[in-house]
Amino acid sequence: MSTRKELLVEMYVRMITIRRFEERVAEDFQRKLIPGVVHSYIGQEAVAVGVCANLRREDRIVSNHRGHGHCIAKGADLDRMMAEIHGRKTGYCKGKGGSMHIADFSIGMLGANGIVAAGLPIAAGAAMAAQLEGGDRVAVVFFGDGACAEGEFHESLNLASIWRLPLVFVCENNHYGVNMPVREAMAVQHVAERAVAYGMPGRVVDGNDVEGVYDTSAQAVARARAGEGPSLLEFKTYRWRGHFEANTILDLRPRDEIEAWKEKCPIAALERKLVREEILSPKQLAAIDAQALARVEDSVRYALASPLPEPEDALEDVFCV
Ligand SMILES: Cc1ncc(C[n+]2csc(CCOP(=O)(O)OP(=O)(O)O)c2C)c(N)n1
Ligand SMILES: [Mg+2]
Repeated sequence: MSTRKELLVEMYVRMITIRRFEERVAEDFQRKLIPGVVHSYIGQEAVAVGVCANLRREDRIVSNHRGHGHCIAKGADLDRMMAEIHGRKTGYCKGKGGSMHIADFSIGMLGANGIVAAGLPIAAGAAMAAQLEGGDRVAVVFFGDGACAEGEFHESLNLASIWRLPLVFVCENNHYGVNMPVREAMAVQHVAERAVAYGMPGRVVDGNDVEGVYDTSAQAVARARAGEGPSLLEFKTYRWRGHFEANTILDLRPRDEIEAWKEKCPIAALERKLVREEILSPKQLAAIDAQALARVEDSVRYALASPLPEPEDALEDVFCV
């Protein structure tokens, strides 16, 4: 059991690691070192970290297209992640999956997913498996506001509720699905209001306050572990970068809105708290940041020193059932 101070420091380490990792990925994408597309998690770090800090290694999570932060928060290996994103043979999928197909079953990370909302029924299955296994494992699924317009969202909430599955639904409401504002896509103000229709608790929380995210998800995880069923948590947050790392689509969000949200940076907020409460000094924060950056640079060196897959590897690990 860690103290609150230890927990805050640990969450800071994770958040700054995600930030430096994502900055480097964006940079390498611009330098054309990364094939495919990548969706940046910058700005949303507090959600993945605050939620996963409540989880044990054997608990399972399911991620979406914006998944690097979820992987790092659940303890994935940075070398293998960076190698996969760079399309290298040493990556999690031997370089054949890329950014949106990182999974590591050994740490309960069941996979990212390029299909919007497809993770919800998978997570319901994982929660059902946990229920059948006995014990108190839980499952968590991360999805965006855009996913809430899909049938799978509604079907999964309903089934999870009637079967009392040990599942936590985590909606990262970053206010847009690509360029579609949530307020034009949904008849209610908050995604979490929909929890009422499925007979489960719904909570709306500031997704840029990592301690608030931690506390709220602690309650939902405890409820799931106790066999009391699922919860729907909605974390209001914002992505700083365009929908994905390419210049092929326009970012139609107002510039001043983007700048206003940068002022609400979840990492800067945590840094202020750590200094104010004399948990860490600015010098200690800088040292942790430098360490995170060095770790990310190591992962890039590992990726770039790794071979690309051979053309004949394309048919390896391919199967159908
Ligand atoms: C079923 C499906 N429909 C459309 C797309 C194209 N698409 C990819 S991401 C995205 C927006 C998702 O928005 P949201 O769920 O809010 O997640 P965010 O990108 O904001 O994190 C869309 C429409 C897709 N991948 N899958
Ligand atoms: Mg969104």
